[in-house]
Amino acid sequence: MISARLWLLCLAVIQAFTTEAQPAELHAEVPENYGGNFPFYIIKLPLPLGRDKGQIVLSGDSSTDAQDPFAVDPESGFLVATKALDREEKAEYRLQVTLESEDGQVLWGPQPVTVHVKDENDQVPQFSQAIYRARLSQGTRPGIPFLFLEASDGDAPGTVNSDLRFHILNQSPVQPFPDMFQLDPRLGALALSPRGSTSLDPALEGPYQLLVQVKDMGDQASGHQAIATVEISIVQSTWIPLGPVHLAENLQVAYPHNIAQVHWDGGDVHYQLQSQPAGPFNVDAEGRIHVTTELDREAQAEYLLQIRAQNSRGEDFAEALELQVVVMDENDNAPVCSPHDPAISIPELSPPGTEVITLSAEDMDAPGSPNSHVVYRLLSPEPEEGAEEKAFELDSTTGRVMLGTAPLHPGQDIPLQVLAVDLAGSEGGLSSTCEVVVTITDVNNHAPEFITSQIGPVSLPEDVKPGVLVATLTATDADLEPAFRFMDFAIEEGDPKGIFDLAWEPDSDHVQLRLRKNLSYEAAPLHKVVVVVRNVEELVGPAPGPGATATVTILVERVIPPLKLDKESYETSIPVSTPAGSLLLTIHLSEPTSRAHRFSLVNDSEGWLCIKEGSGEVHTARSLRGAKPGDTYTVLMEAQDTDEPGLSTSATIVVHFLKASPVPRLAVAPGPSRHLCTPRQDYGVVVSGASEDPDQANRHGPYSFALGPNPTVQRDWRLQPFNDSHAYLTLALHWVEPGEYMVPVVVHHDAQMWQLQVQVFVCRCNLDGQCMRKVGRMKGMPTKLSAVGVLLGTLAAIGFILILVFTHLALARKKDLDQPADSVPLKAAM
Ligand SMILES: *[C@@H]1O[C@H](CO)[C@@H](O)[C@H](O)[C@H]1NC(C)=O
Ligand SMILES: *[C@@H]1O[C@H](CO)[C@@H](O)[C@H](O)[C@H]1NC(C)=O
Ligand SMILES: CC(=O)N[C@H]1CO[C@H](CO)[C@@H](O)[C@@H]1O
Repeated sequence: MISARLWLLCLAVIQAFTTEAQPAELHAEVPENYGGNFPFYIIKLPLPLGRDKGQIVLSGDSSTDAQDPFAVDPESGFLVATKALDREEKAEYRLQVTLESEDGQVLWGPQPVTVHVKDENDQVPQFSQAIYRARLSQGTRPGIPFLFLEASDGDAPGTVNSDLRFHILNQSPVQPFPDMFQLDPRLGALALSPRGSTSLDPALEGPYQLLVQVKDMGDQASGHQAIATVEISIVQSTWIPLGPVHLAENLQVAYPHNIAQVHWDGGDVHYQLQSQPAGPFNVDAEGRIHVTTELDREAQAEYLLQIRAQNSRGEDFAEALELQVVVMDENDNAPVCSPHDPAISIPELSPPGTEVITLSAEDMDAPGSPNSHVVYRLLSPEPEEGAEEKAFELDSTTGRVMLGTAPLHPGQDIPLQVLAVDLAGSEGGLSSTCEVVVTITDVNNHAPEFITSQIGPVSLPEDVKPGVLVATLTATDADLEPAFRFMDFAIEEGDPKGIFDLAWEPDSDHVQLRLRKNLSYEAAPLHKVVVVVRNVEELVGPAPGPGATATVTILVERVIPPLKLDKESYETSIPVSTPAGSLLLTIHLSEPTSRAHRFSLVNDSEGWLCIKEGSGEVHTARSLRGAKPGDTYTVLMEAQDTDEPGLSTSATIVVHFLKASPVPRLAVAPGPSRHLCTPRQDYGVVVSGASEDPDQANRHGPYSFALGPNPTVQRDWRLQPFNDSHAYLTLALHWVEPGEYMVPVVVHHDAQMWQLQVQVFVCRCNLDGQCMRKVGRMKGMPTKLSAVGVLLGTLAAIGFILILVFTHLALARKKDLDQPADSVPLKAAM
């Protein structure tokens, strides 16, 4: 018992925290069932001074009839309790204190005051039942509560006064052990003890009786208590393992469909079901196991269900029961072709039996069952009726497709269709078609061949430039694949010196035979070039045949180079008085050649010129009568190959005419002696044109000289122009019989022509290259008149002369020869 004085002290402390101005709610406590004197001073109210002027009014909240147990002592200002309070009746009072004037005006307050009744352990715990009855199944695990005892206590919750503990006071029978059970002191959960669970005797007659106690004040020894009886009957376990359940897939029944049942014959039981893997199963409160929808074996062929019997706290009474659910197969899946290449390539020439592909089909139905027993049938290409040779052979059990004996053609695309049927192909089996396109690929089994094996003869001029196209050869290849048609060409034989070469585009089927070096007719007038063609890719199968080579025959045409003149055109200027036979110019070939050729004038319409066929000397053919000074005369000259008349070249000769140069008076001494000695010496006889000119008056222009047409004369003598008016006559032969000669000389002058007979004495040469003169024959003049005169004179003077001779013989023996006065050494004159 706490004294009232102590309470006052506590209240004073609370009060110290309140302010007079703001009447905060006051809390106070009153012990329950207070056994001391009344009134019980609860709390001093903070009434203002001069409270006697008004009237203190105490009121309760709406539910409380506050006046009964409480009052305000006007003397002390204390709130007092007038009688003992029962917490179980009312644990809290809410009061208001006001100071009112007589006319009802509130002078102070309202001051709220809450009075708590402090609990006293005055209540006895109560079991919810006097006798509890429970069924305890064998096999219940120890420590798993099968019964929950319930008890209540009216004292303040949360306090020790209502803190209950359960205990087993007595067990009857005490067989086989006195502590078969355990009771959780705080929860009242009754379970088998470990010992009890192992030794629960089913043969026990009658139930167990337990005397159980509930007591308050927690674990303290004191407190109120109550007693109850628990009757526990032991039952046989009905929690027995379940055999597997076989369920057809796609089962058409009403769902949920009961497939099994379990039963826990014990107290309050709750069933739980777990499916491994998760499946459409459940269990109801009675332990009936259901499948809720159709099953699909292909999705899940087996389930393992675990069913548990649990108490209200979700604890397993015993080990979970397992139920195996096996889903039975139905042929609800057609075979499905396994993924494979949609296109298969098989090279041509592959032997029969070559594997093309293995078309397998998967059937999702139960393995090993007929539902998944797949066989194969070839749908396409359909084996032709009566055809011996099949394109493909099919192994119906493995789906392996092999090449048949039918020939394959490259480039062919064969659609292959294979039917896969389950139920081993029997009636009602499901099927699907596997398709693949088999492409027969080309093999390089054809060698390229030339279209023609002989080409030509091709004629090529000798001088054709290297690089020229000789021939184009075309080849074919029967293979399809472009890569197998690529060709390589080579000259196999016939061209050891590499005169020819080949050119081709990499992907071309024709090749050009071209000239690489100069041709030479002399070296080889004929070429037979053998060209071979091969595939770039390696050839499969037989070696190339004769068609892989072609022979090109080339004939070399001889080319004779044209004659070439040393000038493109020739020009000369001559006076119009130039006599006939004058040399104007000489035409030469630019390169000396061994080939015979001749020169000619093409259009010498005036006939003024002539050309020496062999030497190319151009002379005036006659006097240029009609030519005017300042005129130009152009003549086309042609040089021709004697052997190949077609080969010729031409050039113009341009002659410019000048004024006639005055012909100077010829000062040739008349009647010169004309002695020439033989063998030939290098001097000649001067022939004057002018002195012999019958028409002396007209002396315009040069004279020209020519030997007479007599061949002997032409052979023996040579006439060379010396100057405009004179010419040299010399021996042409080395040796001319000594004697007197009359050499005919044709003289052209001024469009006139006449012939001279030039007398020449040919004598033997002495050691000095002079005429060996016989005495008496040296003084002769060419004319007959003078010869006669000389003869007569000689006879008269012969005696005188003889005297002179013999007189001077001793004096001057040396001089026995006369030098011919007018025989001029040719060397000196040139
Ligand atoms: C080939 O002939 C041409 C003229 O026809 C000549 O210029 C060239 O030098 C010759 N080449 C050879 C390699 O003889
Ligand atoms: C000769 O032919 C050449 C070239 O055709 C020409 O220039 C010339 O005038 C011709 N001469 C005569 C005299 O016809
Ligand atoms: C025109 C001219 O020069 N005439 C001469 C040719 O040669 C002979 C012989 O030497 C001379 O006598 C001419 O005068």
